[in-house]
Amino acid sequence: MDITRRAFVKATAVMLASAAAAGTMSGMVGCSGAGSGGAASGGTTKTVGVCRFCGCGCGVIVEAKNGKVVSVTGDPDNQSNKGLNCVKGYYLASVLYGDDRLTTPLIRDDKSTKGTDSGLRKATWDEALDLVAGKLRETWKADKSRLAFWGSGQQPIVEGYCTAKFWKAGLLSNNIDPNARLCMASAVVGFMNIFQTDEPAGCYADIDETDTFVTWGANMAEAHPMLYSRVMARMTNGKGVKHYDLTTLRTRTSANATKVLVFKPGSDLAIANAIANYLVQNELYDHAFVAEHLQFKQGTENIGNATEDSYDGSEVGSKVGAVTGITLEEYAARLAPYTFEYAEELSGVPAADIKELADEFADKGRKMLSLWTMGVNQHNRGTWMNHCIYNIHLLTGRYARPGDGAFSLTGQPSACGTAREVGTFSHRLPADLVVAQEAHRRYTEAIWNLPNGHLDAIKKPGFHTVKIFRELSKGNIDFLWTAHNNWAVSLPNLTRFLGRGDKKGVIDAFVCVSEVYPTLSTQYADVVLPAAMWVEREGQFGNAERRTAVFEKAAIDPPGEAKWDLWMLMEVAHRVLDGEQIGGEDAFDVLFGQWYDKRAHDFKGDQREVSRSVWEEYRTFSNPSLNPSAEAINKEAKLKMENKQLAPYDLYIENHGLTWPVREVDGQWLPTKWRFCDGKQEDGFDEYGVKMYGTHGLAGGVSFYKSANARPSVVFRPWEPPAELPDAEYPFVFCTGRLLEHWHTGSMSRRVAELDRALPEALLDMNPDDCAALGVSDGDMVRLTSRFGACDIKVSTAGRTRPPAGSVFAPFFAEETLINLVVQDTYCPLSKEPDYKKTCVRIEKI
Ligand SMILES: Nc1nc2c(c(=O)[nH]1)N[C@H]1C(S)=C(S)[C@@H](COP(=O)(O)OP(=O)(O)OC[C@H]3O[C@@H](n4cnc5c(=O)[nH]c(N)nc54)[C@H](O)[C@@H]3O)O[C@H]1N2
Ligand SMILES: Nc1nc2c(c(=O)[nH]1)N[C@H]1C(S)=C(S)[C@@H](COP(=O)(O)OP(=O)(O)OC[C@H]3O[C@@H](n4cnc5c(=O)[nH]c(N)nc54)[C@H](O)[C@@H]3O)O[C@H]1N2
Ligand code: SF4
Ligand SMILES: [Mo]
Repeated sequence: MDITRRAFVKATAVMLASAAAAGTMSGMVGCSGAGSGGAASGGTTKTVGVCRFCGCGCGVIVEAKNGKVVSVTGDPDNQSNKGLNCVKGYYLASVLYGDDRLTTPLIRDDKSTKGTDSGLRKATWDEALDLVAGKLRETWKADKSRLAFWGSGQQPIVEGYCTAKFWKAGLLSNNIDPNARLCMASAVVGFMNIFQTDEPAGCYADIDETDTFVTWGANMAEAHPMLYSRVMARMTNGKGVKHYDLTTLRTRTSANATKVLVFKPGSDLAIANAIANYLVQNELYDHAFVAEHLQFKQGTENIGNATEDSYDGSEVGSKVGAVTGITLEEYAARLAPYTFEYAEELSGVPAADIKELADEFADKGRKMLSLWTMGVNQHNRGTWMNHCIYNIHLLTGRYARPGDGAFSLTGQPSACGTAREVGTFSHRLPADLVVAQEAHRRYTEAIWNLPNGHLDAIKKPGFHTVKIFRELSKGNIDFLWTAHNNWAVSLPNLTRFLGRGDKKGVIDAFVCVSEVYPTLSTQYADVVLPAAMWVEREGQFGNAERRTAVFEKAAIDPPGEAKWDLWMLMEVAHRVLDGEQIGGEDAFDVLFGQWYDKRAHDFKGDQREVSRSVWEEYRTFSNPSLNPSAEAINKEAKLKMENKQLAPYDLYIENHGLTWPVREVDGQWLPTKWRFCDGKQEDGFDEYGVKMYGTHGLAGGVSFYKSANARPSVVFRPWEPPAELPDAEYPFVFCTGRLLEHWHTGSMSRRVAELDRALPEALLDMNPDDCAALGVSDGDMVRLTSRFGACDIKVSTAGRTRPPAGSVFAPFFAEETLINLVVQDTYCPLSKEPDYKKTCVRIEKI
């Protein structure tokens, strides 16, 4: 049948409308009643959920009674966690019920009250939405470069998808970026550079099969507790299983490690290169794998530091992405200086310990699993360090095989699913597509039913996160909307825009914050929009192992007038786009008319129906056969979009989550556990890839069919020093991060009495020798001062981490301590992710 894409979109809308007519769509946003998956028994309903905290993505079962969530337990049917949870998971219900949930829209009339507790008054939704939309439209008409949206890896998939669609196709603006820029950006650029696809090849089952764990800057015991308990189980049950913990300070993750390699901040590049050097010089790499699968490269070096804005446009800043091909021999020659002794000199780790780890990688009888998180990503050479880890794994043929792989851990519940997969970054479009590539824009236009060339207005990437906030501090942003984040606590170098001491902050922009609780960010807002939280609405997350899962709306309502974030977006979008046209039709209706009736101010169905329908459109990106025009572009431009297939929406609920690619084989939708690895799809292997593209000579091997010439790259990346080194004025390296009980800025977890009591304040962990030298002891208040700003904090030598002399650590959950006033906003030149791990500070007793 010859079906045009306009007809196709209309057909989808008709399907939805007829479902409504048949009476399957009843409630509107915020309607009461069970989530449709709920099974009632004795007045309680059970719904399937996913934890709203970390990237482990634990499945949970939510029980509600009398309009309240009464219990949350681990979901045994979710294959990511098989019933396990951590303490934050146990208290998920309480997270909804803090005393001060936001229940009405708030407006600030007097800008001079910004940054204080007062000044916000109650408003109606109409007044608040008119004000937000009016300011956005005014800015949009005057100068598109002066508006921005700052999103999140905690935004559910459907919400993120629609936000990206509004911003990119509706406003034709690329000034949209998520907090994932602060988190996964280096991992993403690493993936794209090496494999030309943004995805980990392995899955959590690797943990149950490996022989040696290597953590390269990941504190899994505090930050990925469920996965860490799987690591512990494997260590206990497996024979001779080892764990090497590479870290800049001892953490709870170090406690049970076989060996802890404490290295000087930023010297991880030297250690990784020394291991690669040893493998290459001693012919201990996998010769067949290298010959069949790999290519070698080197790139721009001596790239300096992205401390100020002028960096990106500078001579070196504009060349940081350049790479050229080299031979294996040339690669070996570049590595040659990295002897174990040289690595010891730079890192402080004994040469013998590095050799011991290198020998593990050389041992063909062992499976090796590397895991890393922010130690590697929040790094002035974060992208390079991602490359260095892949180098070791690729050289030894340890990638994409069960138990043998390099697994980049994701922090947030949907940093993968939303920020990365639907593309809420300033340079991206959904499903790994980027704005800069013409074929990618054409493909997106086909699916979004836009005229050819519509997206050419957004060829150039917009402002990345650090840039958005630096511009804000210079008065160059007039409108900012933020959701699912707490930027006034989480951004680095807060002093730049909040000001403190003799530094004046500047937040002249009109700021709209969608939130569930009052935060420091709402104190800087002109309008606060109260949101329905977690299972008060339906949503979807994509976790670290490519598992997409739906959390159903429980049988509860949001408090007061709090609304679904997607409803707010629709209401602002139609007000802003009122009178605008796309291809001769009403702009809002072209983008969202299939789901939302702007005249009725409501969705054309209940949350399940709307989510399913948005999902179906999004799913077209990776299943181009669903849309003839997209399929034609996919074929012609050889985009290989069908290699990331997603299943129909309801299967995610039935299966309690599925890992993509999810492929239809004989009418059954089968998930994939090991990407690029030959084996039966029924057993979780990527059979499709091998069927389509071959194994490139190796029987039972792997097929890197998404990589350029089907060959991932080994890229030589030298060690280069951190942005700042300790000196007489700032003698300590300040590392920041998180601890088990609290989530990020503490806005949710600190409202749970049990979690708050367990960890009531942010302490500065110090080495006892440093304390003695400075004459400070536990409980003393000190002032931390960096080149960027200062904060006051209490000292502890008995905290969760044990820094070596010269290093200190603090978590960032406490807004009264606000350590990010001190932290640098220097970022990795390739990924633009800031280095939160090594700001130089001085410490003075106060
Ligand atoms: N309890 C809890 N869990 C969480 C979160 C939370 O807020 N609370 N947040 C989630 C999110 S979004 C994230 S991103 C993750 C973060 O998870 P992690 O990255 O595991 O935790 P952090 O505390 O940020 O980082 C601490 C690690 O940084 C390493 N590090 C410091 N400097 C360097 C260096 O120069 N090189 C290397 N290689 N390593 C270094 C340290 O060795 C230490 O292991 O946690 C997730 N899980
Ligand atoms: N010093 C230091 N700073 C860091 C880091 C570090 O390691 N060190 N790590 C960085 C990293 S990796 C990350 S990921 C960021 C995280 O930083 P942020 O994302 O800015 O911090 P969160 O506290 O997670 O903010 C999420 C907010 O969303 C709100 N919320 C909850 N549910 C909903 C909802 O349904 N709708 C809406 N609209 N809002 C909701 C919560 O109340 C909460 O205030 O922090 C970064 N900052
Ligand atoms: S915080 Fe992470 S580990 Fe804990 S229950 Fe939630 S998803 Fe699981
Ligand atoms: Mo993160």
